[in-house]
Amino acid sequence: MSSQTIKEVDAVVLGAGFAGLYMLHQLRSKGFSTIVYEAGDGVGGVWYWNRYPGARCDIESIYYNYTFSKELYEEWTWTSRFPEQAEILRYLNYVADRFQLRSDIQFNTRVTAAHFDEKQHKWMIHLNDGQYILTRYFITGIGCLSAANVPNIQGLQQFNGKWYHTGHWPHEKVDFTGKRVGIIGTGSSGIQAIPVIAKEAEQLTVFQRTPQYTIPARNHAYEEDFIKETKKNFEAIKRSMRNSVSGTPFAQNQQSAMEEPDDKRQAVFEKAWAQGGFAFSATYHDLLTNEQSNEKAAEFIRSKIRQIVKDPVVAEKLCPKYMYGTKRQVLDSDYFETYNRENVLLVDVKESPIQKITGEGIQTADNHFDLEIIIFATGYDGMTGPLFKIDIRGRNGVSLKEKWKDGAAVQTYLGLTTAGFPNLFMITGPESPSVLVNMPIAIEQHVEWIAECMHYLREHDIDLVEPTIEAEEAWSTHCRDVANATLYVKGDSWYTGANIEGKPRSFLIYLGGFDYYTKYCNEVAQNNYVGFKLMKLKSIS
Ligand code: NA7
Repeated sequence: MSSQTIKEVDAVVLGAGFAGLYMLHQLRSKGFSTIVYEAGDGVGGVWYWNRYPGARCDIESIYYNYTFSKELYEEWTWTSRFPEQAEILRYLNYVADRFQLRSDIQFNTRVTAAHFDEKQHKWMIHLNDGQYILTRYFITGIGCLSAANVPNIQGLQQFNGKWYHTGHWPHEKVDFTGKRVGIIGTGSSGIQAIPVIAKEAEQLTVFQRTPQYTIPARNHAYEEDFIKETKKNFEAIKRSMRNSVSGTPFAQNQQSAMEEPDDKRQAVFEKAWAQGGFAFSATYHDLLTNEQSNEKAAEFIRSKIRQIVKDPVVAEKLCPKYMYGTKRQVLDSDYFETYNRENVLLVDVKESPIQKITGEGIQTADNHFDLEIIIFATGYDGMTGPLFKIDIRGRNGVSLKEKWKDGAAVQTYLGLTTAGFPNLFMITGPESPSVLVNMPIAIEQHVEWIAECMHYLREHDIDLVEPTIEAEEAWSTHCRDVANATLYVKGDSWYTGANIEGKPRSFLIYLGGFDYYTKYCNEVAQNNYVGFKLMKLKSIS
């Protein structure tokens, strides 16, 4: 290491998805030399890796994009209500070209470690090709769901067919024609893929552990006039997203589901069901705080499943029993209808657990299923998983994993920074609003805040920024208190870490509302970064 010349920049950014691209653009405009490292061979982040059949975003296209540039918003035209993966990837490629970002992105490069060097007061970044780079600021833009979870099922290596994880899908088309396919997992990825694969495969067997509440997406092509009107209203849309609770311009009904007479509530749910998308979750304000209200929503969806699925035994297996919304609500296109097809079989693995994978397929407690392809739609080690894949070490060589005790004791200030790790910023990090907000909008807010903070530090000759223990304890306590007042914490999901065997349970998404959070972050900045230690090297050494 010591014999080679080590390149030095102001900032290293990880990941070339929505977060990394905009971070690079912001830092360049403020004159910081920046390099982005990306493991893939192209931009896109989650939309680069998730190429499985049916992959789509569950936020409407006209809101699921950047708002920092009016020109960009006017130039780009989305084709349908819910954008498919390929279209989002095209958009991000367009952004990379439009703002000439590629020259500062190094593709096919993984950061394996990042260590804070206390002598130089800089981060030493270790790359998988054996190179090192020195940087003042280290910024992660690696998303909350990028560490794929392939469950440890005995025998996978012996399987004679092909297997895939939805989050690492091949770039070339996987042909299911005439094939016996098995899919494990019925979260968003499974529910999007199942109807599409069922149309192509000879036989599709779905291995379901937990049934899901899913609402029809009601996707449709956009009309030209609608797009024109949307572009005309850019400023108003931007304002309303940035000042909203969820990063989308939808207001939540402020009424309780229990205050409404049964027939009226039924009509409200019916209307939202017909409308599709996330309108259903906004029907009443207390669906995720009041168990009785929650059960009303849950029972409405179960009644729809019983209407759609013809075989009553299958319908019952598809009816979720956990509290509505404590796992992410899914949007689907013909998911329940797919179980009326003759080539689709539902296997309840809670009733008959998977015992092993054999050379020829999957063995459950009751049956062997012959398969040529197995798909793992088994999700991710969310929130902390992507950060823990990198050996990040702060002061005294303490790693993030050690400080956070493998995720049991996560503490951050604003979900952006953590004590003992100076000049580390985590875009949409644990304890920020992240995945429960429209992601591009959450990302823009974080990126702009970080860039402003770095600008402030430079203007004031400050070299290091690091939160105080007191500030992060107060933030983490607030974050937990807000979460504990909701039903979210009671669910077994990637939100709580319960989907990963042995992972400590914790709820790492800030639920106080995006509008409140933004205001809070801005006040911290306006008050000269209250809660942070701002250090000048002159006074340290
Ligand atoms: P999710 O939502 O975590 O879903 C994963 C699914 O895989 C879920 O049904 C799990 O059942 C199931 N699973 C996980 N491990 C196993 C094993 N060992 N055996 C059987 N079934 C298993 O991941 P997705 O990729 O679908 O979606 C992630 C997010 O991406 C989504 O929320 C959107 O924000 C976009 P479980 O429910 O844990 O019983």
